[in-house]
Formats: sequence, C-alpha cells, structure tokens
Amino acid sequence: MDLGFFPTLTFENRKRNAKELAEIALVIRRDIINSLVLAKSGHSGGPLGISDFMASLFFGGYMKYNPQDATWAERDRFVFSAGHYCPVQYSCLARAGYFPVEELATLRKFGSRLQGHPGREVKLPGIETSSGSLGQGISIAVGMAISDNLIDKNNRKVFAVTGDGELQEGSCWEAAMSAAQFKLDNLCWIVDNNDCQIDGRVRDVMSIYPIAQKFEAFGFDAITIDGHNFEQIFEALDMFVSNHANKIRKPTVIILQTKMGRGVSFMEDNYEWHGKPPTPAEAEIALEQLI
Ligand SMILES: Cc1ncc(C[n+]2csc(CCOP(=O)(O)OP(=O)(O)O)c2C)c(N)n1
Repeated sequence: MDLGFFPTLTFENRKRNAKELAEIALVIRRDIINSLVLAKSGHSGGPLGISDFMASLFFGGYMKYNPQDATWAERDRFVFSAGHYCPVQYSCLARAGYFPVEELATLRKFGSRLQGHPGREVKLPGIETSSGSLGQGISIAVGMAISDNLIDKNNRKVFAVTGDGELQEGSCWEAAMSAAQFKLDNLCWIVDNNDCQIDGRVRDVMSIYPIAQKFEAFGFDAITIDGHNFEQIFEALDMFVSNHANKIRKPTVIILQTKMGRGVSFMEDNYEWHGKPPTPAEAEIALEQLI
C-alpha cells in the first residue's frame, strides 16, 4: 500500500476508519521487519505489538502535526519514553512525510539519524526528545505538559508511551504524581501492557498490577482496552480528547492490552522477541504473514 497519499495537515479531516488504519498498521509492521533485518540488531516485539495504536494515533486524526514544519508552534507532541520501540515511531514519521521512507533502511547504522534509541542530537524531524533510559521520557513529557498548561497556557496535547516493564522504574511514579499534582489534562499517558519485558513476564519479574487502579489512586482518569481493537482505541483516544477539551484537571492514562510481536506467529506473546531482530529467513516468513 502506498502511503504517500497522506497529505499534510489533513489530520482534522481524517476519518477514524478501522479498515484503513488496519492496513496502515500492516505497512508499519512491514517497515519494522524490513528495517530490523537490515540493522541486524534491535527490538522487534514491542514495536509490532503497538502498531495498531500508533497507526490510529498518527493517522486517525488525533494528533496535530506538520511534517513540513516539524517544530510548528501549535503541534501536539509525542514522546516514546520506551525509546527501544523507536522502529515503529520512525515508520510513522516517515509515512507521515517527515523524512524519506528509504531512510528507514539506515536504522542503527553508523552516522544515521535513526539510532537504536531516539536521539534529539541527530536532528531527526519529529523527534521531540532523546529517550531510552526507561522512566526519563515520561518525566520529560510531564515537563512539556506543565509548560503548555501552566506557563504558556496553550491548547497543545502531549502523548507519551511507556512500556509496562518500564513502570518498574520509580521515576515513572514521580512523573505520575507530578501529572496529577499539576492537573495535566493535556497529558495522555499510554502504557503498552504486553506483560513481557527483557527477562520474562512483567508479573513474574516485578509485578506492576493492578495498573489502572494504581493510576487512579494517583489521580488519573484511566481506561484499559484491547490494544488491537480499533473501536476500543478510538473510544480511549476520544475520551482523552474530551477530557482535554472539557479541562477536567486530571491526566489521562490509556492502558493497552497488547501482544508482543503481534502479527508474526513465532514472535507473538514471546518475551524472547523483546530485543532481537529477525534473521533474513525469519523476516521472509514474517513478511508473508503481514499482508
Ligand atoms: C533505566 C534503564 N534500565 C534498563 C534498561 C534496559 N532495558 C531496555 S528495555 C527493558 C525492558 C522494558 O520492558 P517493557 O517496558 O515492558 O518493554 P517491552 O519488553 O515490552 O519491549 C530494559 C530493562 C533501560 N533501557 N533503561
């Protein structure tokens, strides 16, 4: 599918069309496989698992951005706190028109703008901050939301994704405390709850459950959804957009129940795919499944 047809600045008019977004999610998943097999290193499982949500966020009309002017003053901001998921973010940015799709083939190469974790210093358009040291990106996102809500008093939104294993970092909960304290109704925190992390099941390594109740206790409006069900994704994002518009003076968290490696049979729900790329033979099978 050629995604070149997405014109700039049409986010306001884009329809929340589950069928179209599912096709876009497949394009994104293929980009992830293609870039990782060339890189010969990197993270497959998380990026594949969150592709349905990322397709909806970037191409479903929920986020304001301008690929021709990446630092446009009115843009909403997106931070991938779980920076190791960046192959999915790079695909979304390329498909949105921030940089040529061909550049995805440079993932993790020496001198590339597409490093293994997003880096602000390499000046890739669309990357708002460096991230990858777990727990830090979300803290930066909270700072962005504070500056928008309390200082500049503008209408921008901040979207930030953490992993579920990432929630084991204490700094995430300091960020959550601050988001509630400063009544950040412009902050949409997304947790990718695939119950997998680098060493095994999140619940076995260090349980972070129950997630929604914890965030609610911290003062968030929380919603837990099936992260592969587009209607539920739309419902959750609509809830945040309405919370922001109605100035409910609370941050929102969307907990996505996803499968690591979604779409590729031998990667699905298998934490061993947290941090490795497919071999060329595996990539061939994966691409056959992602159509
Ligand atoms: C502060 C910090 N500690 C450790 C790591 C190494 N690390 C990278 S990803 C990861 C596991 C994260 O789990 P999760 O957030 O669930 O991501 P997923 O396994 O779903 O990709 C770890 C421990 C890191 N990047 N930063």
